[in-house]
Amino acid sequence: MSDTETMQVVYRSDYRPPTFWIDHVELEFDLDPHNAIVTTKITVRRNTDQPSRTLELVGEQLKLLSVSVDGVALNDDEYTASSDLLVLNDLPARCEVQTKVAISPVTNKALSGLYQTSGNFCTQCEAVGFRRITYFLDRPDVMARYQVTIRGDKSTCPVMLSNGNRIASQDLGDGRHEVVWEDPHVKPCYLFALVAGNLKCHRGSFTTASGRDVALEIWVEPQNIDKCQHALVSLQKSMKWDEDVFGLEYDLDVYMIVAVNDFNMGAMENKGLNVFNSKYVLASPETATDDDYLLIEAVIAHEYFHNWTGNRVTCRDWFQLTLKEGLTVFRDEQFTADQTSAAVKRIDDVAGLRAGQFAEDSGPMAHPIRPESYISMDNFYTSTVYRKGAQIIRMYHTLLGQDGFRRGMDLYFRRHDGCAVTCDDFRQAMADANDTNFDLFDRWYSQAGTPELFVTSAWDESAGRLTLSMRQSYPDLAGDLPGTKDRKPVPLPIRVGLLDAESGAELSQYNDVLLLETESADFQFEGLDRQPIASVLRDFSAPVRLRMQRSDDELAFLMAHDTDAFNRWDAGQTLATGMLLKMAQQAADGQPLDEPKLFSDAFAKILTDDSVDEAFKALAITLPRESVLGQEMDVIDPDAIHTAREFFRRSVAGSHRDQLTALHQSLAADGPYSNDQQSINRRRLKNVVLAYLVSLDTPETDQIAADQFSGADNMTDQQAALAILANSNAEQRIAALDEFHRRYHGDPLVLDKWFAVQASSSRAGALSEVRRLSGHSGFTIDNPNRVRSLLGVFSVNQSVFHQADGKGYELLGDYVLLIQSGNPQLASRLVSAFNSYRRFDTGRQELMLRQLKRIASEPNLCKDVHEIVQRALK
Ligand code: 0A1
Ligand code: ZN
Repeated sequence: MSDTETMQVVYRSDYRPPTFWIDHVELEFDLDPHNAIVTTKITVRRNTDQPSRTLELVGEQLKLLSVSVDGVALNDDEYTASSDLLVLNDLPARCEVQTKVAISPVTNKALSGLYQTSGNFCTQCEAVGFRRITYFLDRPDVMARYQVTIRGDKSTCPVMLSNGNRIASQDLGDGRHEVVWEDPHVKPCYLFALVAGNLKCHRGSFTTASGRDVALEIWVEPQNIDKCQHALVSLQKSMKWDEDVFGLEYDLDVYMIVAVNDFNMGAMENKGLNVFNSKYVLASPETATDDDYLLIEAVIAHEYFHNWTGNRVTCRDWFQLTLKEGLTVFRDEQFTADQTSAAVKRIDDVAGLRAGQFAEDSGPMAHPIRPESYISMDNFYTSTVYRKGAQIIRMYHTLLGQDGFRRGMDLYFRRHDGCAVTCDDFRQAMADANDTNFDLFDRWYSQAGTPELFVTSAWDESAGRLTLSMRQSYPDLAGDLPGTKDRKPVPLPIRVGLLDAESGAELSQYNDVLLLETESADFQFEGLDRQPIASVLRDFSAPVRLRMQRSDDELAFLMAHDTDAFNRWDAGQTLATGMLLKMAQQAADGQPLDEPKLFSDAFAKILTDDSVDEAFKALAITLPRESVLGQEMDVIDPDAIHTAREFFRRSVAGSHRDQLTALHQSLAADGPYSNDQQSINRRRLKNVVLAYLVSLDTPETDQIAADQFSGADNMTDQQAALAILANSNAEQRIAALDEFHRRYHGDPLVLDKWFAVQASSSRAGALSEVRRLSGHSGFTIDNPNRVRSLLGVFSVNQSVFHQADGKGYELLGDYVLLIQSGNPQLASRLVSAFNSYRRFDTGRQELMLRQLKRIASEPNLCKDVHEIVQRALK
């Protein structure tokens, strides 16, 4: 930590409007890798509600060169300045403040502010990176118009971009040139962007519903120019979807996306100039998998949707982050559901929510979707704020329907366009537009933890009545965590259906969304001929853990018949989970393991069911992740879980070996690569089936994977085969890894895959492989994607990371310490892997604590890591 950087805690309750507003910003950049000069002119206006003559502009690691007010240079005694703060006293009610600072992009390894990536200049300002560029009121409620002048070398920076429209350019005659950009929309500084360097453009266009032509530009390094078409089409689809579904049009003449290799997150929605991690732009069938294609489309959509939910209406303060993120994730989820299959999309999302957000919500980083305090805001770009936030938005949608939700959105924009607002403002717009009251929803914004929903059913034969008794509560969380005191019941929309217990037919008149707003309530279904089977929490209509006593037979019945695809899948997962946990106990006790007969039978039925597509089949036969199984144990036993899950998979594969072999063969007989939805679904199923086959550990099944690896004409099949081989004892394993490396080591995104498949392997010796790979010439801590593909993937590989001797913890601890001084954000994501330590046995707890304490005692620890570690140790 720098001398002046303090570990100050920021509280939501401390919000005060600024003492000055900034109406206009004029920025001038004289680009230089070591010594970029930034001249800033801001027109400020005193906020009469907060009468003060003092303007405090924040900075971070800035070198101040000069400061003037209304054109008059200030003497040293007329202001106080440090690298992090510039204080101007006795300012008039309106004036122009000019500052000049020097910064060093090339040494900026934090990837926040102005930095260099692959020799190009690039900025990242959310949440608080703008202060690393110039002294400013770096807070989202200060919205201004911007004009930006960029001067740079013509040879190294032929392209110079910023937000809005290019209004002028000129040759400066000395090998340098200048471009001027103007953004007509007001924006907070976190949406500012500048990109300059040697980039090529893939162009397209879009005509809006009202007939305006928008130029679409995707800027990439020259060697990637052939990998942009999918991103372009994704953008066009997103623009059309937002018009069709929400009536929202784009509002500038140009929409630019720039792909960069070094980026801490997925992408950034800067006004008119998105900056993307190249992973979410570049695609060709030879280098990107079907999942990559899908993610690119989703991230492009997400950033595009921010133009309204985030940019036109932004957050008053950073505690409101879910206002834009929860809403925009919900919008991108709906978009993907409309492009692909709603059921499969919902299942994928919920599986991700359970694996990531549920775990976060039960550990030391548990926080409400609208946090109460932070030390580093960057630590709160969490799955709670994003993914759980999206589930809260989904509940309004479930209760109001699409039309009611749209009315709420329309009112939200009517009221708040061009403003910085709060989550309460959103909730109020939803309620007012629909003449309803959402006051109780406030609890979802202020309480942390995942509610549990207990459901019991009672059948009254003589009355023909089924009663579902529901009760909600929060599990206790260790420690004194924010948002966990005096928690009250939250409103839960619970979608329920009934199935005839004999035919499995849907009793459609009983389909309903029940609303549980109190701690408990009974819901009755009358007029039934015989006892039905209830399907509860369909489509995962509320983000809770469903606790419902159901027999294995009932679960198998739902897995076979439920008309709600989500619950059909979930019944299978619940069935498998119960059996796996029992097996894990047997493994821990050194007993022989039961054969998973019931699941195995259901498995075979799903595979031959013509009523569902291949993507659904793939999901239905995929076993719950080890980490998700761990969440269901009092004390997580990673070895027992791993043994049980491997045994389960092998046993199911063994029972259906011929069927699986034939299925793989028929799926593999598809013609050359095509990216239509059916082909994508078939590849998905093929590769899950392949993993089952290779689990049998026979030369014949290994050969199927090796053949797929060498014969693949696309990255999906090739990477899947490689990952499966990397996780096996196949004799072809090393040759396949070597071949893949030989072929792709020059392509960073594909090389990431090579690291990732090895980091996700759980074969014996996997941990020393990861340690060895961290010394590989292709590994570098300067590229976040590379770090995530090796160390990030390894840290969620439960049985390997939690190896009982603590060597996995040591490896992660080493790298957290190595990375934290250069890139705090990246290090704090990594260190979060220790957050679950209380959930393990005392031996592992002890070893994880050792690493946490070792990191905590680092004398120059960055505040991002400090905050995570201190919360864990509390
Ligand atoms: N707003 C972006 C995510 C983002 C957040 C922070 C960043 O740097 C610290 C970068 C990107 C989004 O939701 O896509
Ligand atoms: Zn976002």
